[in-house]
Amino acid sequence: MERTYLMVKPDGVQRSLAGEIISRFEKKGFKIIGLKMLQISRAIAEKHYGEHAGKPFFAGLVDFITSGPVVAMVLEGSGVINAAREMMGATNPLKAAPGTIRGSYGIDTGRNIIHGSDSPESAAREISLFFREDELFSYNRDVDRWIY
Ligand code: FUP
Repeated sequence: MERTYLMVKPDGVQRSLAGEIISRFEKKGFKIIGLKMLQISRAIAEKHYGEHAGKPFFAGLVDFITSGPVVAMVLEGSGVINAAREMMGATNPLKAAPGTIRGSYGIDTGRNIIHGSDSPESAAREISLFFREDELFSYNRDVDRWIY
């Protein structure tokens, strides 16, 4: 089963959107296999956003993502990487479709509420950056036969 890394960013936590966001993915049918709150260090933030190093928004991005606690999760499900990205909406919340998470709750690209892996490679990298193997759970849900 496919896995993705999602994270409610500091703005989402401050605005009490964590529960709403988790709930959307749960109701969709995706399975939470890892979930925790943490404050990201600068070193981990620079690794996580390594592809953006050197860009003009990089320093502000690292400042922002380390500015307060985040809620990190790993979700499992068929097609979850792309489906979660669709549910998040475009990077710029003003361009994100209404009804998506960013489209519903955000305005500013630098305060866009949620992160989600954009490919199987980044999902694997990000899951191992933020979760130890023993923080990820394998369990059966009876409801899966009503989802799949
Ligand atoms: P996304 O995959 O939608 O999170 O978007 P990117 O990986 O392109 O960007 C990562 C984060 O950098 C965004 F969530 C917000 C920030 N960013 C800016 O602040 N300005 C930009 O021009 C692009 C991205």
